[in-house]
Amino acid sequence: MPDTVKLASELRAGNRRALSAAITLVESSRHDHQESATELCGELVRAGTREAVRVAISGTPGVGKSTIIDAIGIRLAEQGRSVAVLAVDPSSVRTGGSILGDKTRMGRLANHPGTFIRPSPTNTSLGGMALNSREVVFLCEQAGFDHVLIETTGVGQSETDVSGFSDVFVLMVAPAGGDELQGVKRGIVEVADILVVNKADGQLKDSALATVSEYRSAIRLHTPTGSGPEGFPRVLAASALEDSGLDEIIKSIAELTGWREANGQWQAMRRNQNIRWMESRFREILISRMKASDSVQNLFQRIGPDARASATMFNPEVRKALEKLADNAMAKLEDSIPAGR
Ligand SMILES: Nc1nc2c(ncn2[C@@H]2O[C@H](COP(=O)(O)OP(=O)(O)OP(=O)(O)O)[C@@H](O)[C@H]2O)c(=O)[nH]1
Ligand SMILES: [Mg+2]
Repeated sequence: MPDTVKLASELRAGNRRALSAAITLVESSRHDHQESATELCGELVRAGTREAVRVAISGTPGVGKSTIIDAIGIRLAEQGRSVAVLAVDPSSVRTGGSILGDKTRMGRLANHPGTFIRPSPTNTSLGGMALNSREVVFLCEQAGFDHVLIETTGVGQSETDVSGFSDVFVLMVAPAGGDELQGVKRGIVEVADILVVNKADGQLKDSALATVSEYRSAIRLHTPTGSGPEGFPRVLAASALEDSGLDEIIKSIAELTGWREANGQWQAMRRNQNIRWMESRFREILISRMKASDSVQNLFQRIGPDARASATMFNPEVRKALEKLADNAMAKLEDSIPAGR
């Protein structure tokens, strides 16, 4: 068993190796590792927590997330900020090449002494990895980083959604012509704070600028006034290749977080993130208890054959029985909650 008190104090002192070891513990599915991880988080909370700005950088594969994180990260580091970079994939198992891609595409940042880069773990089950990402972000904050940049391939389901634990959501899109404003249609823009039309260089430059104006007018239509600072969600053109638009992204992140702090929204947002963390943990615990319960498993075995015998697997009688079971469980659960705080 690792010495979690020592690990916590090394981590808080900014020791990279301690941070890596702590992340490995948190991401492990081994029971004893999970116990140590819980102990470690407890130590860190007792020591007094620190907060970083959590920035999610999202977009389809190949849009240029890693490249822009490298460029933005270096700029932040040169401004005296400390940057941690994480990769989280909420939607699917990452392709084999991506880890190598991250390392080579974040070459400048990887060699910067003040920064920390953690690619997403390989062969980790979908749920486990995305669930524990919250803890990984927390560990980076406690190690003293003031910016945590989270690379992610998209907006997942609510359970695994990175927007549930990031403060600023940057959505990257490629230049597109005509009516290809995918993000607006799918409602992704609703969670985006900053929309970056990337690769605004060379032959793609004109089309990128046209895409920017299309998004700007689409967003004006979709955004209720008074829901945020003036000019947000912001649409920007950028090119990591030509080093353009990057300062505007950094400034927009600072402007937005500054506004939220000044308007009492930062606390509300963090509170909301904590509640989502609790929901997600509670769901996970309930499911593991359900799987471990012999009587529940026996019940499934009992009603299972009936469901197969009927014409459909989605037998409404079975569904009703399951709903009743869940209602009974909820009633007991609600009864067990003490009144007040
Ligand atoms: N023209 C141009 N190409 C770019 C720019 N940024 C990235 N690219 C290229 O786009 C490709 C993908 O870049 P990545 O940064 O790896 O993209 P990603 O979104 O991190 O990709 P995944 O991690 O696989 O989802 C690479 O070949 C980059 O060289 C840019 O600003 N302009
Ligand atoms: Mg990448």
